[in-house]
Amino acid sequence: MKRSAKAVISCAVTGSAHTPSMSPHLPVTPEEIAEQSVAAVRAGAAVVHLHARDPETGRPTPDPDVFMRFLPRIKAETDAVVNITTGGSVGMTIEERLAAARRARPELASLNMGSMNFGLFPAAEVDRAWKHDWEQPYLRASESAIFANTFAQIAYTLKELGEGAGTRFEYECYDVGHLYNLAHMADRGLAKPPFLVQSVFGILGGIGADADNLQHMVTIADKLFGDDYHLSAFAAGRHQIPFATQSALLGGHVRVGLEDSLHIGRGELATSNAQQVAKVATLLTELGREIATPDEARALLGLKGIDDVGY
Ligand code: KMH
Ligand code: ZN
Repeated sequence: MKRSAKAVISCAVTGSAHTPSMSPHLPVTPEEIAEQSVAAVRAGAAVVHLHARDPETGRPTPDPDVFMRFLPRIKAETDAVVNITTGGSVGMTIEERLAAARRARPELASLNMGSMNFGLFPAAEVDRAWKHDWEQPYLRASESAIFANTFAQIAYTLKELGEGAGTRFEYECYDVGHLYNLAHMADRGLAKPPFLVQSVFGILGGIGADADNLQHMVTIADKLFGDDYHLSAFAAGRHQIPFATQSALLGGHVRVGLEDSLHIGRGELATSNAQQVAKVATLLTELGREIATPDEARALLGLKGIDDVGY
């Protein structure tokens, strides 16, 4: 693992796993996504990981036109690295999932390194006032769906965005096998080092949020990639801060944001993405890490720079 005193904080602003009725603080409209992204950068995030939602219903959308309603504002008001999802939401086609990144040609995009179950369905059975008719069926549908990330899709994305637009990737690895899939793409010359390995814990369908699993992912990544990778880590839900802490202690980078957890503490909803970023920035500082600026993140990750994007 490449170790750096500088810690890159990524903030995953809205995602597609949570639905509007789960928290009034989850950003939905382009204005809310822009506002919360800017505030997250001001609180210390160097990277913002972005999905889009239908402004009226809050349903995840791959529509590049919706992304283009908030990307220019984030660029105008911050120097943040923008990381656009290619994961979208379970059920989107690969072309839908790539559409926004194709249009925006971002410095960074997520890339999911293996097919898996992505179980959101337990959240559908929580007794809550549902604002929209689509929410429970959307969540329940995940019980019978596969989050498809075939070798062909991964290679296609690396060629289309990597070679095509100079975009580099946040390689989202939800299990040990995904690390070997990344090594396979590196062996083919499609994935280019240094790799940003975003190890993901606690998704129902992926590796569990047990502390020894992060250590194991690091052991395997060290064996496969040596100094050719940067570790970042996050865990879903209540495990978010403990895993950020463990990653920081290991010399890694961190990710927080309402895509991954809606809470700031036990039973307490986070009031914003910035609140989570501020909490993890304080934690990192207490642990002796320095918070990387967006430009320091660009240098660490070998990014193309903000002037070569399409928004
Ligand atoms: N929303 C999940 C299906 C990504 O952004 O690339 C996966 C996800 C990963 O959000
Ligand atoms: Zn995402």
